[in-house]
Amino acid sequence: MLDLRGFLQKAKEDGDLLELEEVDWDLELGTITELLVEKGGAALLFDKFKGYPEGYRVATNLYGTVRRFAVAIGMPNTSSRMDIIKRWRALDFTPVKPVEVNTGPILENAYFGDDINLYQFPVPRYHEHDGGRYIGTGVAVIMRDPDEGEINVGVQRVMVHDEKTVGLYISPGKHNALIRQKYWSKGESCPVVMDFGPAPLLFLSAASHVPWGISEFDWAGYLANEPIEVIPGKITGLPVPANSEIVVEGECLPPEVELRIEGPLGEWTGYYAGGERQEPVVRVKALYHRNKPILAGVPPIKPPRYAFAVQVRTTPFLWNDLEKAGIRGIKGVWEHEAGGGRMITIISLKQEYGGHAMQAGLAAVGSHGGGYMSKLVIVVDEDIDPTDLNDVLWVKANPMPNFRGTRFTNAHEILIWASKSKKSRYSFNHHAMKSLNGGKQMRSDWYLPLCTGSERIKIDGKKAHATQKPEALLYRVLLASTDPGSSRFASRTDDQG
Ligand SMILES: Cc1cc2nc3c(=O)[nH]c(=O)nc-3n(C[C@H](O)[C@H](O)[C@H](O)COP(=O)(O)O)c2cc1C
Ligand SMILES: [Mn+2]
Repeated sequence: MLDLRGFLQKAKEDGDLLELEEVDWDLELGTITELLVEKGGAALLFDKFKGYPEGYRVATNLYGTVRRFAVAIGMPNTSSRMDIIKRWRALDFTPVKPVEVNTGPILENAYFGDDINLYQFPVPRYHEHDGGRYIGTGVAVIMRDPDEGEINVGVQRVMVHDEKTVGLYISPGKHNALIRQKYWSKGESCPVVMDFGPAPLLFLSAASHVPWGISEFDWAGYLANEPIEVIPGKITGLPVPANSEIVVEGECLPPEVELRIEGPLGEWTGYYAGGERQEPVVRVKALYHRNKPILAGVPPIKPPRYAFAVQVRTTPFLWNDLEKAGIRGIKGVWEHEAGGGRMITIISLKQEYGGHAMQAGLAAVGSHGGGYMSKLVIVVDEDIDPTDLNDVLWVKANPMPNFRGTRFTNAHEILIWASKSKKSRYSFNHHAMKSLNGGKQMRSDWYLPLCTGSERIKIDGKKAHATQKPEALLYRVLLASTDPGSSRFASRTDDQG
């Protein structure tokens, strides 16, 4: 399977990698990353950080364009967004289990106990108001379900507290949150492996809504057509990917034992939504890294320019769920980038009967991936390309005359209204909102969908942009002038996933 440095090498051969030196890990790297993400620009590889020896590297803007996403998953670099979505639906999925090996590049450097120091890596602070240095953004967090034995992999942010301790923030309902709770309920710590420079396919699978019961390792193996090589971890026995860049083993302590202030981190909605709060910590027991290690950075960036083709990790699974629910006639689905690939759903449908469009819209809100923080579902006729917002809005601007109710209409907007949401205890992350809002319940006046975006904005209006330091602006000028007409960036902008 293509590892991170192999992927960067391919990007380089494709003229799609920018290598920078002597950048500050504190905000400057984050700012440059954001500028390049916004341009749909090249992948970035940083080296020679001030105060760090050469060869301790960070890579960002990895999977932010359709072109690089395709390369990362082994598809031709000319693949379209819909080509990728269809492949990621994995309709003929069969698990390809990882294989155990005795050794691999990840063991080139190994540290245990007192010898562990996470500050040996130039861990970035990405955005102006971030509460810490985040070693885990392009991360794969690996846990084993104690009941079923299944390995789950998710992307969950990891903040450095000290040399041997990190904070791990997992949102409610995520598979790793459910697994971690199983250990805690027995009064045990949860064993965990955190991979800070995973193979692209492992990271992208971990970021995706792979259904419960399917290991993201098996999913990635299926997509790669070959198993991932893993080494059983000395401390946890969990699989340590043999070709990853930086991996730690550790234990996530029960909240009764220890909590520490985590966050805030500029988040994927473009806001500091979560604030800072008491969160569980992981004690790091073992640290492994390759020679000249590369830390993967996928910092959240304001939609639609999130540094990742966010749509791909949700759309294919929603499409599958809709068909499983018996909805026929679906021509395309798109979780629009402006909603961070989650909050705005567009379905293109060949309507076959009265109520069909409404049924599709409601099924979307009722499905696992489609309902998580859902805000708006738009169902359009099958001649409309759901990935093209102009096409979709064009329908709205030109409604068909004489349509009535929900029957064979040209376009539906499915908005779900509630009468009792003020008292609802089930607002997404309501505990977080409570802590942010002086202990008050989150206000949810009129939306039923488990929405928080607009409420969050009211609570804390800080945007997640990195500071545009003068040095970073200099880089922007430099980049534009070294690339005549910025044609490379311009064409990539159209491409942005
Ligand atoms: C870059 C990135 C950062 C993310 N950060 C977090 C996070 O900090 N906490 C979290 O619970 N989910 C986070 N997610 C979302 C989860 O990784 C995603 O929902 C994944 O499907 C969870 O795995 P699961 O399906 O096994 O629950 C992030 C996703 C991406 C792509
Ligand atoms: Mn999972």
